[in-house]
Amino acid sequence: MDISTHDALVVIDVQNDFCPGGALAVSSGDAIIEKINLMQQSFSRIVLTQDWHPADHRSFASNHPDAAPYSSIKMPYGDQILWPDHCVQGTLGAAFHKELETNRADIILRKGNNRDIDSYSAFFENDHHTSTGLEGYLRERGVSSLTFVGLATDFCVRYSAVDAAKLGFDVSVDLSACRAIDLDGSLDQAMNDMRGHGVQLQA
Ligand code: VGL
Ligand code: ZN
Repeated sequence: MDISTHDALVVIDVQNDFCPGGALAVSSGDAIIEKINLMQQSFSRIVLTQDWHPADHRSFASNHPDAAPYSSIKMPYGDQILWPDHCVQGTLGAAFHKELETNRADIILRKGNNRDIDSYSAFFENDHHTSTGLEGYLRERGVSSLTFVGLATDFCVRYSAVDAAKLGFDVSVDLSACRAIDLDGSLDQAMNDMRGHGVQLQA
């Protein structure tokens, strides 16, 4: 297979807390790892992302009195789902799953470090304005086409893929190497949102 330097594989949040046994486990989240490791062999550029929150992060239900996990609140930047504590910086839950190949990555991007704002997308925080710097990194490296895989389809994969499409990258998501949380129809919404923004969905 041709390995083009214009293409990058972006592997979203394959971390222990999103895999079975983790704090915000995605059903069969670990079942995609073998495929992702194989796919890495077909890309010359690889980005890994890591959800990376301080313990007092405002997206954690535990940091809001009387709030239940998976409830929703209004934040200055919009609605925010409150999650169980997950991917706390430096913990085992925040580490990559041990079976994920990480040695071939060009860059490991951490997001969600700011306690006051969540960051589902690898490009912008949830205010849709504060940049993570990934766009500039990819453009300066001449990358124009992105394939997304990882966790979770309906949150971090969705927002990353949609932002990439809005930024003008040629974007596809390989659904066979993604798994979803699927909270109150979030997977259907994600599929429609991605399709509506011209993201190619591969089965
Ligand atoms: C994610 C919820 C909260 C994800 C991260 O990686 O999809 N979902 N933080
Ligand atoms: Zn998170």
